Amino acid sequence: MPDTAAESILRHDWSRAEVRALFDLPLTELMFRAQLVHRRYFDPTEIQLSTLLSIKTGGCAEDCAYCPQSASYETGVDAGKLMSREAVVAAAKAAKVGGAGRFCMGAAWREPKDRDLDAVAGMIADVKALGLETCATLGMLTEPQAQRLKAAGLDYYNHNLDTSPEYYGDIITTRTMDDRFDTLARVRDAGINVCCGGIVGMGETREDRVGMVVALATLPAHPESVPINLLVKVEGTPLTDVAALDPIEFVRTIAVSRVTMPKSMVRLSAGREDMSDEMQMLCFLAGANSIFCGEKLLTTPNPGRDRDQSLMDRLGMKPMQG
Ligand code: SAM
Ligand code: DTB
Ligand code: SF4
Repeated sequence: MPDTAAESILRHDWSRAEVRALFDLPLTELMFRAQLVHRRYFDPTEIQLSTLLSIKTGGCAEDCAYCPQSASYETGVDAGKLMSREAVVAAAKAAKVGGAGRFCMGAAWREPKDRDLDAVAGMIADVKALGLETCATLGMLTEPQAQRLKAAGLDYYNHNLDTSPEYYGDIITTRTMDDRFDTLARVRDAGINVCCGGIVGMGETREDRVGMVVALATLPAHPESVPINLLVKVEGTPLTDVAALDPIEFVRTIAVSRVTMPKSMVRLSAGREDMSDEMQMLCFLAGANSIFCGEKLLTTPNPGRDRDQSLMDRLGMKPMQG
């Protein structure tokens, strides 16, 4: 297909009606559309592997209803201090040996203090020097903080919209969706790649999932990385008893994300521990092409390397290089 036609699918003006119509397609049609788009920009046999490390765990001032690290809930996650630079570098080396191409550092902060940001900047420089792509998720950023992270060598910043603008207030009351858009704009302006997605299975409606994808796909530029998390239900959080999402609906959310954001890495993020190999394969067929590997996400379990290696072997898929 000529380039001009290919570029015409990189749209930023998706309407709710269009995205709703995608969700409503027979699954066989939706999957076919997603695969056509996926193959235009990616090798469908490759999966990008990222590793996560919680560099500062628990005790967070925000009240995100899904989060085991919020100080508002009794979840058994103890508040820790910021890890040392040496310990972070050791974890990054191990991740590299394990085959990860990207290393993501997460901190349970509403926003980083400047002193903490200096320490994280040092970690970023060291991790980058190992030849890994760097990613961080530290909460809201000011403009100078975003620039400081860029100067330290940060490749990606993760900051999620989490859900639809309409459902947002049911999930988080301590910061607004507009606060999130502001941080995303600062990250983008600083020249850092944006990693931005959300969580499904939080008791939201189909219309909320439509709204979340519309919000992501109509950002001024599509996020380079779009993590789609399935809620990991943690005891003690307000969402611990929420009804399970139909797995097919999760697959639809991945496929619609792929169709609307063709060049983005769509990441099958939290929730894989409870997914069958077959469901993960459906997600890859729907256009997901990135996962977190390693035994732990930030505080909750993730399939270990052995299970993932065996899944990749059975599917005949390989890690994405560089
Ligand atoms: N504190 C920073 C912030 O919220 O911006 C960064 C870390 S925070 C843990 C990163 C993301 O993890 C959240 O935006 C949310 O999408 C995801 N997350 C947290 N708890 C989760 C859970 N129980 N299930 C699925 N995703 C979760
Ligand atoms: C994202 O969207 N998912 C990752 C990453 N960004 C930082 C985090 C998932 C966290 C799941 C809950 C936990 O392990 O604490
Ligand atoms: Fe804090 Fe981030 Fe958890 Fe919200 S998602 S409570 S900001 S660590």
